[in-house]
Amino acid sequence: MAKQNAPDHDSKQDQLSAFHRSNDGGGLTSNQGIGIADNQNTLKSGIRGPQLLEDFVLREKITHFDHERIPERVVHARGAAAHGYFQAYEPLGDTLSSASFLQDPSKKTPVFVRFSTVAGFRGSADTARDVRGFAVKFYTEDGNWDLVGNNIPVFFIQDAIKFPDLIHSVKPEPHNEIPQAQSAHSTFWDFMSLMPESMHMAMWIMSDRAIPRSYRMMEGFGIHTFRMIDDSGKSRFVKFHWKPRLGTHALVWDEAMKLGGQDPDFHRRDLWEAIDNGDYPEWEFGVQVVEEDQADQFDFDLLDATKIIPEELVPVRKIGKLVLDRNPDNYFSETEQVAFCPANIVPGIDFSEDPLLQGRLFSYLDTQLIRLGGPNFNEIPINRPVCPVHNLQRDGYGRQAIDRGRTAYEPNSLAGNCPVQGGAPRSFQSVATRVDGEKLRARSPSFADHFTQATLFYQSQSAVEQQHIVEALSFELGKCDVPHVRRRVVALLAHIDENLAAGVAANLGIEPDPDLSYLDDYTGTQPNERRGAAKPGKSPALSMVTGNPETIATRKLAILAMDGFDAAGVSAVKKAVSDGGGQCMLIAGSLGTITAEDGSEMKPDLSFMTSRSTLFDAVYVAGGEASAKAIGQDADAVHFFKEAFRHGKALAASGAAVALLQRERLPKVDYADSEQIVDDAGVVTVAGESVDWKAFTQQFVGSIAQHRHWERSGRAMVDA
Ligand code: HDD
Repeated sequence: MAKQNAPDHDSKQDQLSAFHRSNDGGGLTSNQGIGIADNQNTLKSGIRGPQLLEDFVLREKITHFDHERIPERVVHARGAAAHGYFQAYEPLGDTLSSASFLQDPSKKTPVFVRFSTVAGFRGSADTARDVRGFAVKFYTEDGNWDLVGNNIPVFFIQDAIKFPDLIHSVKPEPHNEIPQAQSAHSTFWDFMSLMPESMHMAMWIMSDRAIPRSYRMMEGFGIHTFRMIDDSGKSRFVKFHWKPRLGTHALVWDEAMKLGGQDPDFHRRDLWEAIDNGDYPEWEFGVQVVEEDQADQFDFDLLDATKIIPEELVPVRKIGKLVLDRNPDNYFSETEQVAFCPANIVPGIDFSEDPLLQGRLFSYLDTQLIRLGGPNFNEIPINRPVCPVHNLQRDGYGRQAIDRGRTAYEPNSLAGNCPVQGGAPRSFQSVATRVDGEKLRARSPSFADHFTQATLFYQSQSAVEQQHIVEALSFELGKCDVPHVRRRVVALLAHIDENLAAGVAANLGIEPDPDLSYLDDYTGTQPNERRGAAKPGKSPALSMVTGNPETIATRKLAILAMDGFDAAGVSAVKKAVSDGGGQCMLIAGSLGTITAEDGSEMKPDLSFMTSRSTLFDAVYVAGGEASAKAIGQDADAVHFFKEAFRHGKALAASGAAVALLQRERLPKVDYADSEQIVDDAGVVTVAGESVDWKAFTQQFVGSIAQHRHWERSGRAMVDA
């Protein structure tokens, strides 16, 4: 196959740099390049007189400002993005796909990745309960491929025609534009109660997947079944997966809600800082491959986007990795103006007939026309392919290219018939698939089983994950003020799992009733057929608490200390955590220097006024009599470690601080009263004079690597 000069990791950056502009050392000018002498005062008639229409400096500046905003994305408005590269592990042309970026393990294909929430407006909080978008633009030598996925492998609906209804139901209610960035309201649950096909997705968004700890710690999925075509032209079905190197981790709901106010940019900041620190986020790219002639072997339809292929049925084969190693230079120019489109596809990959995907192929280009103001958005630097573009599309708002020559049509005899069809180094060919049938509006009966995989998901969760789903549903339906909607959702839950329905019903103060006959009055999509002998069983890959690497890399530790702290303990903990790739922040009563028992000094990074435990993964309360006493007298400091305890985070204390933890009426935990290190449910303590700091910090680092210690939540409160 013909190859042109292959792009490398830097090719996109080189292209973008032609558009970089810096004001360093420059004098102020207008957009016309006219030097501006005074940027403080308008041109007036007399020192106190009216302004003059002649003032082109004022008019240009104000006019440009007036037009700074563009429409935000109708969904996924809130996002954060980064540059990076994709690298294949091995050539795949013979066995799977002829896509150019999958052939050479030494090649780094540039990518731009945007993460997002779905429902909230552009200024909404990052930690809302929501699906996260995971959109990847590959700038390949054969053009741009956009894999526009989510962090959840299924979707709410099976057919794109329902998308506007779904989004209208979840967005703020139209009469009062309340609530912002939340699904916990009546219109959303009304829609869900009438859309049984959403029940599998309902399990995922009510799970902790919908409140990720970090964009860097979530999986990504292409969701739909796609096709990959190998060098010989053979086509296979595939599902795409992104597996994060740091494991899949979540916040707890209480934390997510608080972070919405304490740091609405929590995920955006986390991504930015990690890349800034050189902790480049990484994912492995995986595929589940199904031979086309075996597509009928499953109890579900591969074209149904509300279904997964359980990894136990078809394992995920890792074929490459994605690394994000550069923050954007300008949020608007890059993150806001990037335009993804599932229809951007390259040779070696093709679509399936999934009716949700087919609708998406239309919607994205269409939405950019209004959002980015016309048909030339592909010329915005972030959207340009790194390979040459030649065609006869012309004119339109904001045209950048200066097309030369007199022919803008094809065929032509005046310009050598250029650009010649099929003349690009590689041209896309749709897979020749047989499609014939009657013209009809209908849903395939093979899409009708809405509960088996919802049950599979719920039953594959650990006890605490199930508990979180019950609590999330109770919260959401508790905010829905229509009794019949609550009852109907509980009726649907009863078809997923009886205990689930009973738990939610108890919290809502109602009796579960599995009767779904109310559906007859609506869309007529009576569900309920479990296909074949489908037994939900369990899929361990669906739980987030299993299979994560034991690492504290990039995790954040808060060290609470005041004057009189024990410097040996603080130094030991700091060293152990940074040796493990984590970060420590010293937090004290103010930002002034604090002095240790031994007279050494440290400068706090934050104070109790400027930080909360929610911003950290773990907390260490330093030893030292005076320090522990001062912490115990500061309500914010006490709240800090108690809240971390409640959120199941690793917690450590040494020396006098152990008694402080004990004093607070937390659920029962065993504490150290000597040099012997005690680790009970992730609370690591040590007292006494001659502490083995190495052993203590090792234990604590192990506790942080567990992410959360749910066993605490089941324990009774200590008596007063
Ligand atoms: Fe969509 C944006 C993901 C179904 C219509 N979608 C958008 C983004 C992501 C997804 C990640 C943000 C891209 C970015 O960062 O700019 N959408 C999905 C997934 C879906 C899905 C994984 C189901 C599997 N979407 C879907 C349907 C439709 C749309 C069925 C319409 C028929 N989506 C859009 C859109 C958006 C969009 C209106 C808004 C902004 C944009 O496209 O560029 O066209």
